[in-house]
Amino acid sequence: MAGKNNTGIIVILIIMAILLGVKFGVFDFIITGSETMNRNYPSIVDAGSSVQVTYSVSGASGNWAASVIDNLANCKDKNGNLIPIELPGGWSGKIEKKFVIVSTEGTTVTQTYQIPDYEGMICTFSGNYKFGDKPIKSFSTQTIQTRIVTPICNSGADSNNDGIIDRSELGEYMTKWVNGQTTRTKLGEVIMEWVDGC
Ligand SMILES: [Ca+2]
Repeated sequence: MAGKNNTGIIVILIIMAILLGVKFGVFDFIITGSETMNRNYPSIVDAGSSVQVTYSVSGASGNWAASVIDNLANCKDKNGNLIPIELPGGWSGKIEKKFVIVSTEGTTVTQTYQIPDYEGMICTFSGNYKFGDKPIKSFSTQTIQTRIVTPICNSGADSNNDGIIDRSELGEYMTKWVNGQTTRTKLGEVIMEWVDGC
C-alpha cells in the first residue's frame, strides 16, 4: 500500500516538473524542422535603386536561430540576354547576402539590395535557409524587375505612347501636314523626334 502511494507521489512530482519546465521555457529550444521562411519585396523597382527585402519566419516557436544565404543574380534584358557585368554602381553579376535570424530579435529581418542601374531587366533571387542543425531548405525562386522609364514625346505624335516616334507615326504626321491638318513647324518637331529620339 505504501509503495503504491510513493509511485503516485513520484508521478505527480514528474508531472509538476514537466509543467514547471514548460512554464519557464526549459523545453522551448526545440527546432522542429517544420519552420519555413519566405522573402517579400516589391516586384517592380527603379533601376539603380535600393530595395528592401524582408525575410519572414513562420511556424517557429520558442528559441530558434536560422542561417540564410540568398543571391540576386542572373539579370537578363528584355530579350533574355544576360546583362553585362560592368554596370554603373559596381554590379559584379551577383549580390550575395549571408545573415542569421535569431528568435530573440524577432521573426523578420530586412536586407537592402542595391539594384543594378539598368532599365527593363529581370533578375532572379535564389537561396536557402537552415534552422539550427536541420536540413537546408530552398527559398522559392523569385524574380525582380526594373522599370522602363519611357521618354515623353513632346510633339504629341507618339500615338502608341512607347516613347518612340516610329516611321508610321511620322508618316501619319506627314499626311496630316499634306492635308492641312497641322503646320510645317509641327511636322518639323515630329521629324526631329523621329531622328533624335524623344
Ligand atoms: Ca510610338
